[in-house]
Amino acid sequence: MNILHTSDWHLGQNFMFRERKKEHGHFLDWLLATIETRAIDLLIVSGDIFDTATPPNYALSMYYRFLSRASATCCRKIVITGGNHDSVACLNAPREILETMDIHVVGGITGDPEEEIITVRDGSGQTSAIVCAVPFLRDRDIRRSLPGESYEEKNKALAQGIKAHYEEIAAKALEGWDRSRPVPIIATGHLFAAGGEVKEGEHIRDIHVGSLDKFNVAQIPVAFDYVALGHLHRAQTAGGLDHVRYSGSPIPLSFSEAGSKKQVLSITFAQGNETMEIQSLEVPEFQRLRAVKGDLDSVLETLGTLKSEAGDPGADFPTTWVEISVDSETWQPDTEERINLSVEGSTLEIFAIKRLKKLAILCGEEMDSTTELAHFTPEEVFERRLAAEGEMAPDVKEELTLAFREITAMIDQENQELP
Ligand SMILES: [Mn+2]
Repeated sequence: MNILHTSDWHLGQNFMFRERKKEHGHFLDWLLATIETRAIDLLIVSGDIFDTATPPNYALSMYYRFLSRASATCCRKIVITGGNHDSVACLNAPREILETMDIHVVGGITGDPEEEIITVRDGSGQTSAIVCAVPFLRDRDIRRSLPGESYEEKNKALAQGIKAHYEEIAAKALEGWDRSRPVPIIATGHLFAAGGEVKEGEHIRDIHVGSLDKFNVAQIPVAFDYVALGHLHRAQTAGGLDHVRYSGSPIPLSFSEAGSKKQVLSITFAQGNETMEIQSLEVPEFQRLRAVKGDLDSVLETLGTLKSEAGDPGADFPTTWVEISVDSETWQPDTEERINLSVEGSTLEIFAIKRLKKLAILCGEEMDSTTELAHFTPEEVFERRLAAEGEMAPDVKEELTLAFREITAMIDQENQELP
């Protein structure tokens, strides 16, 4: 039983007014070839297929073209689940027609847990795996909101709702599971599990505030042999559990992911669920993204190196997209001009030149000059700001923190409700 796990494609992403169409096209071709060479039986895409609820037509046609080509390969079943960026209605619209091609879509939960249970069969019609296809769980899906509820109460109820949902689906899966012929049970999820590492491109606010701080992976039922997660764009295990994994996004979706290795995961089960082997398959880098940081001299030096490694003008991706952050103390009036001049005529494309402000300016606290605001969650910044106030009564501090959370939760709620 060979499984491929990927997530967070974000088809249709508009990246600083650039399309990622060509990169996504190359990735999907690579994925099709990988399905064939590794004799994949089951493909799982754990949410954020599209970047927005209303993807551009080219992204939709890219998606359908991929599915139609994939259904003609050795892959027996494709499972697609919705992420926080996806529209449930948009993913679900072609459900029935895709079902006839053994492509199972779960855009959102429906109240019927059966819809999240997918049986994968081998060539002789025998069950070879059970997938618990759990999509991104929206607050309103799993929790009845109560008037006057505090942030803490809301968060606790949400965590309990997620836990209860996974337990319900696991119990359903076990009903159809034959102890004498134990097949692997695989679950999916699109959430932020405790132990995960968050970076800029992952919409820190979506993850931390408003919905849920973190979901403790220890609460995921033990019935699952493997948990295919999406949401975080960096590949990692969740909470140190080897079988609970984020595949990460196949292309870097922001400069904070620039230059990091991208992958999909290959999971191989043998003798039912007896043995499992997980392998990371590196996705080739298509469009090069680089983030250059430091004082002005070192930035200019790095740009020189990048120029010498530049792509061949005839290649599919001849340019390198660069974001530059210059330490504010070395910033000169002609900094931008000098940078632009240094890359003139090269294949380096400068997307942004930022002046790095120290967090100390915001917090009145001495910090490392490499410390960047983007590396902190809003609440961490707030904590530092409070610390800068000096002595404070614990109850006052708590009240301020709760008020801060309520405000960010409100902002987050508004953001989530945008189309
Ligand atoms: Mn995502």
